[in-house]
Amino acid sequence: MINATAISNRYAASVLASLEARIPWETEFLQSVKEVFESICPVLDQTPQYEGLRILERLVEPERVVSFRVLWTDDRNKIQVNRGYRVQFNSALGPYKGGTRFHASVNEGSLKFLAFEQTFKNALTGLPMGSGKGGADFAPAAKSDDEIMRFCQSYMTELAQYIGPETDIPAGDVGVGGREIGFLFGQYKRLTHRFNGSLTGKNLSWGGSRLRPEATGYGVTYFLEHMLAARGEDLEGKRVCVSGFGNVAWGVVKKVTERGGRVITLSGPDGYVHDPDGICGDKIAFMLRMRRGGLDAVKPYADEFGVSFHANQRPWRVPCDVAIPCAIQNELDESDAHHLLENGCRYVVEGANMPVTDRAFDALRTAKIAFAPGKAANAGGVAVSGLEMTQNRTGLAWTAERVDETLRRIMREIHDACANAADRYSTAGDYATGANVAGFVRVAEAMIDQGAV
Ligand code: 2IT
Repeated sequence: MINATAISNRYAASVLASLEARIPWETEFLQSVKEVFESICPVLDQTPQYEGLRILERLVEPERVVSFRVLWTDDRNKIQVNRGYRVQFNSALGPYKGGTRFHASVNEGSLKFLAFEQTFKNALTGLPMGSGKGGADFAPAAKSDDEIMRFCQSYMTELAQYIGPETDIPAGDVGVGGREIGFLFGQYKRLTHRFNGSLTGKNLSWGGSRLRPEATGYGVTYFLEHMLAARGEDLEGKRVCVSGFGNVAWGVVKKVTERGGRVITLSGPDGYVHDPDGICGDKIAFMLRMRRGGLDAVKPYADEFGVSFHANQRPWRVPCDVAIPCAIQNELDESDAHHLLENGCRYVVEGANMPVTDRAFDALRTAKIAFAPGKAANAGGVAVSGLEMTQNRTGLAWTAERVDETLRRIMREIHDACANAADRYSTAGDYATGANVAGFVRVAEAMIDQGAV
């Protein structure tokens, strides 16, 4: 249950309370709203005109939610029915932009939470992107390529009318990678007769950007390096626990290893693997093979490299200097946070969106260790999607060097914007508050500029 009394500003507390009364079942959405509202109380105290303009009521209401039936036929010729959605949350800063998630947990509330987070994340990138998120309650594990293709085609048949390069630009997320974006794009093109930048995360040869697959994990690592530098440290020799083994985890492993750190865990729905020597070289390539195998399990890594596998457990009891949860929302709970703290972990960086529960977050904050929220640390993915949009608009393909240089600059600017906003509100070093404040002010001011729409 959300505790509105933790919110010191009366206006924010009342908007949250009415939201909680109206949609009590959207728990993840309420969690993310509460977390943002707590941070922005000092801004609201200083800017009372936001209340008259009803900025918070407008900010928590998606501009549009599309939901539709997705019908497809499986390999045994049986008709299957799933639910598909696109939440077009906020277009103050640009066309709706955000990923597509295919996962059993998808519903309107979880997509509202993800799209709400995306609003602040996209604002932090400094690029002209509004926010959105979509997906379906479809679990791709153990599906054949043909089934995935038929599902993507059916999903896009409904979605195509709502998206476009100046309207809404979906990308991938959990369960949606290069293969799915290919199928989605093919169907979009077939229906609209347009070859354009309506999706990002495309493959290189047909309009994708260099480094888009790596971007989220690389950006997470660049953000971490700035946090370390702010404390006079670097990655050299640091032990890093990572959860997940998908796209974000892969990019983190690659970049952390390159920068001298040692990633010692990965995890999946089946448990975690502990590789004390560090995941490097061929082992990183094996991560991709494991994902393509479609099993949704990390045990094959332990079998292949002779390291320990811990069934049905999370990796947070393994002693480390840095923890980077890269799997899914609310995967790291209060007891995990205490284990990390007891073992001397000093940095927690969210690679996934809101992987740390609210209670775990409170425990980490009380201990005053360095914490980076996903909406800042994992913004490199959507930032390079923004660069893909720029390349599509101009018809040019940038070099990897140019994309990487721009990504580094954006991550440095996000780090500094969060640090400066935290300083301004006397919460020095609190990146969570800084990210919410900096993102919120940019969106709120743009909404005011554009009038009551
Ligand atoms: O959560 C995210 O930022 C993403 N899934 C990437 C979104 C995008 O549009 O690249």
